[in-house]
This record gives sequence, structure tokens and C-alpha cells, in this order.
Amino acid sequence: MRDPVTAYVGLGANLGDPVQAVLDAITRIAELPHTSVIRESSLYRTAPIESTGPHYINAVVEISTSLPAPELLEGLQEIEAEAGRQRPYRNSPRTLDLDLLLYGNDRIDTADLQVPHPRMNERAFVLVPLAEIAPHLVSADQLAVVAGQELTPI
Ligand code: PH2
Ligand code: MG
Ligand code: MG
Repeated sequence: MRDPVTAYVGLGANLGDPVQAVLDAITRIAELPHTSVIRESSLYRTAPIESTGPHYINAVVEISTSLPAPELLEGLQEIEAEAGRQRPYRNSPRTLDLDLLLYGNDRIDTADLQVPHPRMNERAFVLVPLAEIAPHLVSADQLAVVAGQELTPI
């Protein structure tokens, strides 16, 4: 186990009951070993980006964890699987998606895990909730780039 690190997890869902799926997932993240949820963003209803199906519910949580990044990823994938996540094709609609966005200041580039998340700067559904709970991590210029993307707090 390592010293606690602050990490950020993006949550998204657009099948089934996406609000309930995101709320349940936050509860399950808080139950991961050596992990606590420090801050939760609002829930946002967002138009699909490079994806199809109904609008998504998205949120971001800040956690403190002593799990090494690969073990944290494994825990997040177990929660996705419990929620009935299937992966028929890239960016397919999903019951639950949990993305490790940031893990302290670490840069990770393995086959299974890239941190910071490689597409987070292109996505209002990540940057807006992240800016809500960690304004020091997102600049006005970053937000301006994604300002045209449809997103409504619920
Ligand atoms: N996730 C994707 C692709 N597109 N669009 C929205 N609005 N929200 C998402 O969470 C999302 C997406 C891939 O993970
Ligand atoms: Mg994703
Ligand atoms: Mg994912």
C-alpha cells in the first residue's frame, strides 16, 4: 500500500436508470478498500459525444486512496461489471462507465490504463464537473474549448 493519493473518477451512464447507476456507483467507490470519497460533483445530463443512444448522466468524484493505480482500476472495473456493463463496441451505450481521470500527479501509460485520461480535455462532461469540485485543476481556456457541448446540471 502507498501513501494516500488524491484521484478523480469520471462516472457516466446512458442505459437503464442512469441516475441511480451513478449514485450507486459513488456508494460502491466509497466502499473500495483504503479509499474514501472526498467530494462529489453535481449530476449532469449530457448529449452523447462520439457515442449513441439516450443522453448520459455524468459526474466526477474526488477520492483519497492508498490503492495503487492498477488495483484502483480493477476495483472500478468490478463495479462496472456489477452494474451489468457490457462492451459490444467502442463507445457503445453503457449502464456504467468509470474512468480514472487523474491519479495524483502520476502519468501512466500502460496497455490497460492511461492517466491523465487521454480525452478528458475534449469533453465538457468531464471538465465541467471536475471544475465544480477541483477548480484549481481546470482553466477557463480549457472550459472555453468545450463550451459548445450540451450539458445541464440536474
Ligand atoms: N462516454 C464516452 C463517449 N461519449 N458522451 C457523454 N455525453 N458522456 C459520456 O460519459 C461518454 C460520452 C466514452 O466513455
Ligand atoms: Mg469513458
Ligand atoms: Mg471507461
